[in-house]
Amino acid sequence: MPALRLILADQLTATLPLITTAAPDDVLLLAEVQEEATYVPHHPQKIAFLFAAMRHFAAELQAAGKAVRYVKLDDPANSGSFDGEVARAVRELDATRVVVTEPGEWRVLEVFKQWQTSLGVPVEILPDTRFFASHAEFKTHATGRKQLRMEFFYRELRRKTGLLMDGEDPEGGQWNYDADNRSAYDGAVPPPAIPISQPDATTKEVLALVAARFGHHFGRLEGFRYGVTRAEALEHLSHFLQHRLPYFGRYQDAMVQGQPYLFHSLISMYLNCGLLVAEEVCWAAEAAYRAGEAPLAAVEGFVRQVLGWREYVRGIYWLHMPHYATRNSLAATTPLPAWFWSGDTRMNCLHQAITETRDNAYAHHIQRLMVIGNFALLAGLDVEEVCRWYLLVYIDAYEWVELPNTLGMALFGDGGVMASKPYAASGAYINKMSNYCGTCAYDVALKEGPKACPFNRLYWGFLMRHEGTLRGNPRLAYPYATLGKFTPEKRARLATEARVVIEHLPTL
Ligand code: FAD
Ligand code: DLZ
Ligand code: SF4
Repeated sequence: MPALRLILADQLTATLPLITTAAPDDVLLLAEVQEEATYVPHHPQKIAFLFAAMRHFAAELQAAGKAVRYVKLDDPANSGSFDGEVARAVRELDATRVVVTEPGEWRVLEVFKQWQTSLGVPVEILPDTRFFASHAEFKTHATGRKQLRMEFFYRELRRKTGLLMDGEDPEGGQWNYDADNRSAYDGAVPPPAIPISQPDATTKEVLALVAARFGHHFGRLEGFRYGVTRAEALEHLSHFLQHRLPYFGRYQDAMVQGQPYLFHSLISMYLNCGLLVAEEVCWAAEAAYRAGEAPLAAVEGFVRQVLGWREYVRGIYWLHMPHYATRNSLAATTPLPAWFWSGDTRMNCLHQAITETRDNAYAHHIQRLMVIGNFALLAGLDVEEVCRWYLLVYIDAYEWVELPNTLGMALFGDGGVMASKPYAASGAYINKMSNYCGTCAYDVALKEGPKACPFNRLYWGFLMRHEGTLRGNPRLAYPYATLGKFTPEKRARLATEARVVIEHLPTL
């Protein structure tokens, strides 16, 4: 009697125990379901990417001799949900057991937990072995610490894995080479063209299906260029290692008009759906350093993102869910202006970041954090609405990684669990790190008045609104000391500036 083994769209990894321990008569189920495509209306490129990757992965499993049950979205018998498809498969296959890998999202785990009762067969939940740290390891790290910080967890993982280690010490004598990284773009190295994966017949069929069924969701489907197989994902990784990794650290925080990718790796979508695994990616970057193909600062900067930040946000998510999703420590409730869905704003930085998001289902970290996220923070945009926006617009978005980054890092909605201070910045930061301001309708040099950069107009108002909560934060000592020197008249004027901007968000 077969066991039914469910593979989710973000579990496309042949080395997962769910696949490697399957008995010959077990059936592997992959299902394209309406409910997952629409619980938030995902960007059409994300849906196309996942459906195409699922179809290719299923074909590879079949070619390797596995019994696969694949349910396409437009299969007339498709019930449209994980619940429905698993129940139907158990019935039709007479399965005596269901096996799943723990999912990436709390809401899906809740669904899985109910199956034991609703399906009438045992349900086994296997661990997701694609991460460096298990939930238990993160919990142990967190136990007894008043304040969690990515840097300490990262060092633990460096020691555990031996990545960029020289015996007991960090390679080169330092754990962190941030000081050598993070320059503005100086044009010294032209950003290499990003490889384009040509859609094959399977992907073209998916693109047509997605255009017909989800073409009305936010985002452009035309120009879809991402890889959808492991072989393609490996090609994209290799292109990054060869052409962009050497400059990754230096230009990690830079933003350039018309250059959405710069020297970023563009691998989050492959890592998060399982076509690449974090361990192989980190060791490949290390190998590039050992071979003298990339400098230590760049490689350490990259490894810190994957080994450090990615593992850390996952740890935070599972440690604090489900109440984490409801947090809103700065009581931010202003509705999202309509231009979040069109990019139609005269603020050039936001126009660039949002239209690139619409066109590519991608924006790099600093656009997400310091342009869109920073604006949402300063304007007090509704935390739940902003988190929903981030979850549906990016090709790499799953709640385990999106929520701590948005609610925690960008919006400070968790009151400091993720980040030691809010990433609030005026237009000066964006001007320093980008060339957006030169062609903006607003003037980044002005602090007040209708022509002034809205980030500047919002900045002091934000600090004043949250003075009670934030003034004691040692990392904000400098701006609060400056604020302390303002006359009452200046404070009143700046508070009005911010209020006026918030009242006129739709017209910015
Ligand atoms: P690179 O800049 O080349 O970085 C290399 C890799 O490091 C990434 O592929 C990613 O796997 C990892 N990484 C880097 N920073 C982070 C981080 N803060 N958290 C987790 N992993 C990280 N990343 C997602 O994968 N999914 C999301 O839904 C997501 N939402 C975000 C929302 C906000 C508000 C912010 C500020 C960041 C978010 N990130 C998210 C993190 C980061 O922006 C993306 O991982 C990165 O932009 C992906 O592009 P890349 O592959 O070119 O990354
Ligand atoms: C995001 C997504 C989408 C759009 N569609 C499917 C799907 O049809 N079938 C599937 O198995 N998974 C899908 N997913 C991914 C799930 O939502 C994902 O497994 C959860 O977000 C848990 O991380
Ligand atoms: Fe953005 Fe302000 Fe610069 Fe315009 S002036 S691009 S709004 S930071």
